[in-house]
Amino acid sequence: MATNPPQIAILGAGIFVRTQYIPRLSEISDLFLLKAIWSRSEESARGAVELARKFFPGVDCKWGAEGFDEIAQDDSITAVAVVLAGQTQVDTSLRMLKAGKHVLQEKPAAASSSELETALSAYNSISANFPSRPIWSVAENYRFEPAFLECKNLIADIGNMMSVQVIVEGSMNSSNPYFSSSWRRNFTGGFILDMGVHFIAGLRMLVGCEVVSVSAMTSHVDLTLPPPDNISSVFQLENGCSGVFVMVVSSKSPKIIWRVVGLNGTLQVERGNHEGRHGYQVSFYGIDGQSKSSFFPFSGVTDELKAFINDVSQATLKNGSHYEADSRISFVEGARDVAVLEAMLESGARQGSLVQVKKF
Ligand SMILES: *[C@@H]1O[C@H](CO)[C@@H](O)[C@H](O)[C@H]1NC(C)=O
Ligand SMILES: *[C@@H]1O[C@H](CO)[C@@H](O)[C@H](O)[C@H]1NC(C)=O
Ligand SMILES: *[C@@H]1O[C@H](CO)[C@@H](O)[C@H](O)[C@H]1NC(C)=O
Ligand SMILES: *[C@@H]1O[C@H](CO)[C@@H](O)[C@H](O)[C@H]1NC(C)=O
Ligand SMILES: CC(=O)N[C@H]1CO[C@H](CO)[C@@H](O)[C@@H]1O
Repeated sequence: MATNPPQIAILGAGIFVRTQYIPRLSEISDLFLLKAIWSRSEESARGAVELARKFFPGVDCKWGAEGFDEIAQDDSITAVAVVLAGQTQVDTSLRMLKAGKHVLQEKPAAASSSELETALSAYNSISANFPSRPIWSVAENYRFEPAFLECKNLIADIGNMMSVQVIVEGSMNSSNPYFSSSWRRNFTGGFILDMGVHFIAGLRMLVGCEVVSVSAMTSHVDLTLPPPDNISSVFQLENGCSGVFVMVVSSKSPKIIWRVVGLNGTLQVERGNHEGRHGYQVSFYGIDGQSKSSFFPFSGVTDELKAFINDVSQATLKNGSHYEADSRISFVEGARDVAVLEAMLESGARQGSLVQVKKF
C-alpha cells in the first residue's frame, strides 16, 4: 500500500539550518515534504525559506508566536525538526510533542542533568495522552557515521581493552561561523558541552559500554571563548577499562582522535581528509605489526535524517499501535552524552574530585 510521504516543518532558521539541514534534506527530498520553516523573527524565517524554495518550492514561511501555533495545530504536519538555541530546545520540543508531533531535536539533548530529568518526566506524561508516544529524537549524527559503524565490527578483535584515549583539539576560532553564535556564549559548559557531545557519542559507540565515573581539570585560557575552553579528564568505563578525554576548544593545530588499545590490537579513528572529502580514517593495528586502514567520508547527518523520516513514516503506518524508533537517535542516548560531560565539568569545578556519571 502506497502512503503519502510525511510532511515536516523546521523550527529554526540559523546557520545550521541554512548550511546543513536544507542541503542535506534536499538530497533526500523524495522521502518527505517540507511544509514550513519557522523562526522567531520574520526576517530570519524569510532568509531560510528563500534558500529552501530552490529545492522545496511549496514551503511556507512562518514566524513568531502565531506561526508557531499554526504549525502546532496543523494536523497535516506529522513531524518537526527543532534547530534552535540550546537554551530553548527542550521547551520547544515538549510543546510540539504535546501537540502530537514527532520531534527531531538538535543536540545537545539538554543543558544539564536536571533539565534532562524534567524533560524525560514531561515526555512520559505527554506520552500517556496518546495511544502511542510521539517519537523524540536527538540529532548528534555520530552514531550514524560509517567510520564508527565499521569500528563496531572491529573492536572485538583488539581483545581485552586496556586503555582509551580521546584527544580533541578543535578549531573554534573567529573564522568559524559558530564562533559568534550568541546562545553558545551564554550556555553552561560553553563549547565543551555543545561540541563535546559528539566526541562522547563517538567514545561510547567505540567502546560499546557506558562511562561510570570521571575526574577532570578545566581551565579558561582563550578569553575570546566562553569558559571553560580546556578540559583534561580521566574516566572509568563499565567494563573496568580507564581512559583519558582531553578537549581544547580552539587549537592552532586541529586534531581529533579516538584510540582504544587492547591486549591483541589497537583501533584508532582519526578525523581527516581524503581526495578532497572530509571524514574519518579508521586504522586497526593487530598482532605481529600488521595493520589495515580505511577512510570513511562523512554521511552521518544525511543518514540520521533518513532514519528519522523512516521512523516517522513507519510510526504513521502503524496508526497508533506501538512503534520502536531507531534507538541511535533516541532522546535518552543524547541524554547519556550530556551526563558524561556534565560530570566532567562538575569535577573540573571541584578541582578534580571523582564524580559518578548520572544514569539515564
Ligand atoms: C588474542 O590473541 C590470542 C593469541 O593469539 C588468542 O588466543 C585470543 O583468542 C585472542 N583474543 C581475542 C579476543 O581475539
Ligand atoms: C582558525 O582555524 C582554522 C583551522 O585551523 C585556520 O585555518 C584559520 O586560519 C584559523 N583562523 C584564525 C582567525 O585563527
Ligand atoms: C543568558 O542566559 C540566562 C539564563 O539561561 C538568561 O537569563 C539571560 O538573559 C541570557 N543572557 C543573554 C545575553 O542572552
Ligand atoms: C487509524 O486509527 C484511528 C483510531 O485509532 C481510526 O479512526 C482510523 O480509521 C485509522 N486509520 C487507518 C488508515 O487505519
Ligand atoms: C591551564 C591549562 O591547562 N591550559 C591549557 C589549555 O590547553 C592549551 C592547549 O593544549 C594548553 O597550552 C594550556 O596550557
